[in-house]
Amino acid sequence: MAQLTNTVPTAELQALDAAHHMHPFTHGAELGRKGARIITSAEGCWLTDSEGNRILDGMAGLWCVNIGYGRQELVDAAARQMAELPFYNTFFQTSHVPAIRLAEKLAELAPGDLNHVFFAGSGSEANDTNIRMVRTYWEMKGEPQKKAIISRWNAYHGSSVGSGSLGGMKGMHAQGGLPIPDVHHIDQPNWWAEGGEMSPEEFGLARARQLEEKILELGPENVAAFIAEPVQGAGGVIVAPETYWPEVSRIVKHYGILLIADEVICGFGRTGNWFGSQTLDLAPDIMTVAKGLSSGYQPIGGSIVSSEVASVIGGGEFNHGYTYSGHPVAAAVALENLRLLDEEGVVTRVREDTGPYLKERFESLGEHPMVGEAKIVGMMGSLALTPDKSARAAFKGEGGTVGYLCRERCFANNLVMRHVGDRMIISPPLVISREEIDALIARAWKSLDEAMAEAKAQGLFAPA
Ligand code: PXG
Repeated sequence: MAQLTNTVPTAELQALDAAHHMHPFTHGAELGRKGARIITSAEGCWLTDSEGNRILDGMAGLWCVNIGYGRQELVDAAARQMAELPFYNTFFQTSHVPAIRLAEKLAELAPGDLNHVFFAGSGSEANDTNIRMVRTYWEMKGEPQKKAIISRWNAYHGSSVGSGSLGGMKGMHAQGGLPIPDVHHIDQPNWWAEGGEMSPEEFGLARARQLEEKILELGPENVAAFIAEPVQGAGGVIVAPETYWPEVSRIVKHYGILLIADEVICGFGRTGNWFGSQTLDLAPDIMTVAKGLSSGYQPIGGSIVSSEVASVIGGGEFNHGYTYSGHPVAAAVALENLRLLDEEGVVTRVREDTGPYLKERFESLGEHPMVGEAKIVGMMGSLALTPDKSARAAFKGEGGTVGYLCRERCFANNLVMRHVGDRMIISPPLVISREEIDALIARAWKSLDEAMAEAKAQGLFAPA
């Protein structure tokens, strides 16, 4: 295969990038001063940048390259589909083979009677679909007042007006007039940061019961749905205490409220099963999917919907859809990706072999003097950084400063590991090997050491 080799000097690319390219979730002027790191190619779990550095990708791109980089099968699937039918829509009583086959496959993989798929181009779009779908469902059932959707602070459900409203990121709500009406937020089950004197078990129950309190405050007759990530991803890989989900499940069932599990990160093997709902024993009415569906090789997302919801929605016309709903090239690539994940036993390996190995190694980072807790489910994990473990203390200075220092050290050590505030997070490609896991842990430990030294030098290594 012909290699696409970058011949432009890094500084020139960085100047052009700063001049013309507006980046998501980035301080533009700051990036302009520093210059973006430019990734030019990738293979397996390894990125190559424009300076020729090889970087271990502990984030699978953006939580999405589950199958790893460089899979020729996906290239071929895209090329075949582009040659045969590069585009056709799925509106107005037409369909095409890739969308049909992908919907069939998703119905087979999804738990329970989640047998119907509404396609979108991304997770944000799919969650926008969900807002309209659950409200339309209740309208069609003769309960048009059931409009309220309950979500959680520090949840991430996307960046469009609708999905950003569902999310509980206050910094996002502060820009552009969010949230839209009738979206309500309850607190997250983040015991480390918010559990106070409660045991994790007591705290999990207390946070779940906020859902019941909110339903009663709004009136159960007005509540359409509760949306949540099985494990919060962008919020910092927050794993709820064990008491949380059983209580939430009881509450949504008791009040007859639809449960939307946002599986955009948790789906497609990330937690050791096809879906996080299986790992956490949830019975959602709708699952949001994207990212790992195509391992990020093509933009595609969707809502996987129960037979009950689909039959009500299908009883009328749902005035909703995207030009690229079920895009044939994206669908063909997703289908091939699911075939590889399935036939190569990637999900089973995460559950039974490399996942447990990563868990053991990742939890050993909990012994580092700056790490308070190391939490991991399947292949999504986080470290809470702290200057005092027993007090679960935050650092002196502005929250996130030490996390940022640590992320910078990871970058310098050729490891991509994100920080969310003062939590460090990983979400590697699911094909990561034991040797690569060892490399990830060694680089993370070294980066933690260096960040701790720097935090001490800057006088930040003390409780707030
Ligand atoms: N739901 C969840 C749970 C997500 O994590 C979305 C929806 C939206 O998907 P799209 O495809 O519209 O981006 C996401 C996306 C981060 C980060 O910084 C996380 C996401 C996206 C960008 C950055 O961790 N998650």
